[in-house]
Amino acid sequence: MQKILIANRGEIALRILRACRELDIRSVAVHSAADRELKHVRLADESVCIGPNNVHESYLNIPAIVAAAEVTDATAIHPGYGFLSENADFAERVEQSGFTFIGPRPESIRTMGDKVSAIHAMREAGVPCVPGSDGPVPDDPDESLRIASEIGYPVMVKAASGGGGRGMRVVHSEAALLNAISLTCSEAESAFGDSTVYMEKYLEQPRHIEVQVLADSYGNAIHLGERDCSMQRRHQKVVEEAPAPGITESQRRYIGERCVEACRQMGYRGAGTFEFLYENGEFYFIEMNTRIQVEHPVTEMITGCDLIAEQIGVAAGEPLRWRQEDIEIRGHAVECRINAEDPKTLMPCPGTIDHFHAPGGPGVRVDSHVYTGYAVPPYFDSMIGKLITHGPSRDSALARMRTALSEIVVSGIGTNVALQQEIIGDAAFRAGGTDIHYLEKKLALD
Ligand code: MV4
Repeated sequence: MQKILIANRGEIALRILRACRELDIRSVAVHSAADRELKHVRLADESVCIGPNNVHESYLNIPAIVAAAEVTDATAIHPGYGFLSENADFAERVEQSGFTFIGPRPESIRTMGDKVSAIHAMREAGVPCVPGSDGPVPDDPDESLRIASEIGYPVMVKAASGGGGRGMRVVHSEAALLNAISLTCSEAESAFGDSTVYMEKYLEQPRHIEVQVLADSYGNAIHLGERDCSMQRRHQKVVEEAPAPGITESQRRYIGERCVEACRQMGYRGAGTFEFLYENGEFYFIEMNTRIQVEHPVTEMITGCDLIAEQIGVAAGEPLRWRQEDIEIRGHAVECRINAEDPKTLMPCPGTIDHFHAPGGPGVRVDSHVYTGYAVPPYFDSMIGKLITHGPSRDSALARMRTALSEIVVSGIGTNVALQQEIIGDAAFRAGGTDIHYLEKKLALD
């Protein structure tokens, strides 16, 4: 791998740049007009402005990104998360243009992008899934009613092309089913150009637990344990941790091995995340993410494995540097996402940071691109960084997080630091194992 073009912005672009430098790989930053002052743009070997402020003409602009790779003689493209990271057409275009796509094969991205084919592949591979329609809901009312009553109410109707919380609906009774299906179908058609929907048993109070995997081109696949991402609001994760509280070593091995076996059967390559709902001691697969995720650092902290370096290595055709027996879960890690948002309304709150001070000390990691004087643009996601702490126990990681949150200074804009302090001090969170609805219910109380 000689020169990597980083097709992203913000903290993940900086994270990828740091990996490039460590590996002695040259780097190209591409950025929108709004992002000239990004830290990684300043630090990259080269930079190219690929378009105006808006994401459609810049970070989602496939021809501009491929052209930037051509003019800079990049050899590979790292898509980060979001933007084009799970766009199979982009991955294909990158490879057809002669560059290495640092991610899974386009075919894997495509299979996982369609939730019906993803679930089908997982069932086939022996991954436990939510009881459901096991395929698209047919265009036949009687048949739909029959499937739903077999699953048992409540059921959830989901768009096959949806994911991450878009295009889904809970149905509590037979009387409401057919209308819910037709609404979800038409929403899916206009949002994704695909009206296919499927049904699952609706799990009422699950946790969101996900398994990190890595695979190379030689049939080697490993899992790096799980993360608990249940603390979320409006499908945006707020706090993540690893390992998931209460998951036993034998549960970890069981679910990890199912994911690894699925990777082998699919010929999966790269980093990936299997998302599960976890309820009453059981895992139920819902979706697979074929990218590096925001919360990857908690896994890095407890395993010592550099996930970005592994992504780069396997994309370059190298074998995985880790075998399953090398992966040992050491201690506990917690991540708090720091967002530029109004502390009361929780709405995005861009503006200039007139003072930034990062916390530090043992077991403290700050993944952020911001600095004193940096202007947070209004065009992108409101996350301005991540605070990650690691310690020998969950209590220790949480004590370090409490300390780090009390030290961090982000002034001039609104942030969610106070909300994070509230969560870290919350009795139910401290006990471990709160469900996906916990934060929204807590916020509704005040
Ligand atoms: C579900 C569910 C309950 N039962 N599926 C939301 C996002 C998408 N990834 C899947 N989602 C859900 N699927 C069944 N069968 C509840 C959710 C859900 C959720 C899942 C993970 C994290 C946060 C969530 C918030 C609301 C609903």
